[in-house]
Amino acid sequence: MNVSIRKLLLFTTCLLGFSFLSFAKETQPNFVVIFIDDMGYGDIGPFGSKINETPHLDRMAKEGIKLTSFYVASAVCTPSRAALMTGSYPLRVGLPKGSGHAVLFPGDKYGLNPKEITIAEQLKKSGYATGCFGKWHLGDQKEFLPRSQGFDTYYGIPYSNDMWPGLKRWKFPKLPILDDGKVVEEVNTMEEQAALCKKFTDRATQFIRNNKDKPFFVYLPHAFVHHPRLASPQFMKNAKNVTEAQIEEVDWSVGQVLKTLRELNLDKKTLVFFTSDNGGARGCVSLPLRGGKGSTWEGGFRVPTVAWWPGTIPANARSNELITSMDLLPTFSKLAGVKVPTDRVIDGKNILSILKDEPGAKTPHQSFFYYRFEQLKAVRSGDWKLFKDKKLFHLGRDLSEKKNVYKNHPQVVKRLTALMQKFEKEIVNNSRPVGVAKNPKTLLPRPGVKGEEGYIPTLDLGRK
Ligand SMILES: [Ca+2]
Repeated sequence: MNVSIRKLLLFTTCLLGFSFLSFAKETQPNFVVIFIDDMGYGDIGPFGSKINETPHLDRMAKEGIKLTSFYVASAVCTPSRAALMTGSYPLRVGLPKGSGHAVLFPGDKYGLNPKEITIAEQLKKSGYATGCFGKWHLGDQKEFLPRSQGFDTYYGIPYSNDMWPGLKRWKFPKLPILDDGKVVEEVNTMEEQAALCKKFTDRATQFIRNNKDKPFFVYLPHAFVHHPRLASPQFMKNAKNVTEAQIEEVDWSVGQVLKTLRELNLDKKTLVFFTSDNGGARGCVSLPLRGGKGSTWEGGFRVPTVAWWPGTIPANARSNELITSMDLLPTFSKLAGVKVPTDRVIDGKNILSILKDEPGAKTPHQSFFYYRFEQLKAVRSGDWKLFKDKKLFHLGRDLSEKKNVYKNHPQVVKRLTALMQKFEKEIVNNSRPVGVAKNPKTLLPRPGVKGEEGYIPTLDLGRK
């Protein structure tokens, strides 16, 4: 081949490559997931709150779709986040709880196995820029942190904001803020706690601006409204109590994200999800559902969710179809043109037809399983929910789970019991190991403790 033909071929290949890339860029939407901590089903305007003013979420719901049967896969932080990131039940990825507690602790030897494929890793395959801004809680050792799990950049706290010396029950180290793997700040006061919502929001909107010309994924898991609570002064000033102030500040954060997208003309190119990692903690409202954070009643697992993508998701839509946080990975993958891994079981399904409110769009899930750590407690199939301890509710007629009709529907009990038995067997055979760190240490020392001793993992020290 002579030089000029070779050059021509090279040139053509480059052109083809370039046009493919620009085509991909044109069709790949951006993704933003705003994940609130411990917010209840009834805490925001679109889900009936009369206490909290949430104008930005009200508008988001008017312009998008309200998802009234959206479930997380656990009623506490760590397992819920493991499921969101991997599209799989927490037990399937070895994280139904921390190594010695309901959730991961500072210096925990457990973490999300680096061999798991996260949403961020999926999207990276297709050239997305990925950023995580907020509370991670899937392991604080280097190999477990966001930068080892598909995120280009990470700014935030590695676990819950109550895991600091302020909580006297445990010998917690100081609470760090990480910036791309390095501890850059400490959260030492309630005023510094109150600043977290704004800090994470500012980082997220800056990331959107920096990446406006390529597809991006922003994961914004707020530390709000997890205890201990304090909001920024302007929100404290106008609210009756601190919970209301925090929820209204979270609403402000949503407003900032959507405003940034509109200003950059990215609103029609961006799918935004707003939801919570589990049901409402003390002070929050999960009504009309029964129970809240930590419970296997609906109030623990069903969370207030709004999806927004002007021009693709119709305005003022609403769906009561059963969908889950595990569905985000397959749905985003499909939209980004990335294949869902086939070498492992992924529990989530593509829910695009529901998000688009297509006529007759139905849940892709025959059943949804409620776990408390490694224990299966209940199943939902259609409108029926069966607990293992002989309670049956029809969620269509009895959303608040008040009337146990176990004795009246033996056929339903039989069918749902079989679903539970089958799933328990299947998940044991198809689960994957948790990540285990060799010599875990806390990221900051316990206050007043010098040398190596200051970095001993919290669980090794026990309670006070
Ligand atoms: Ca939580």
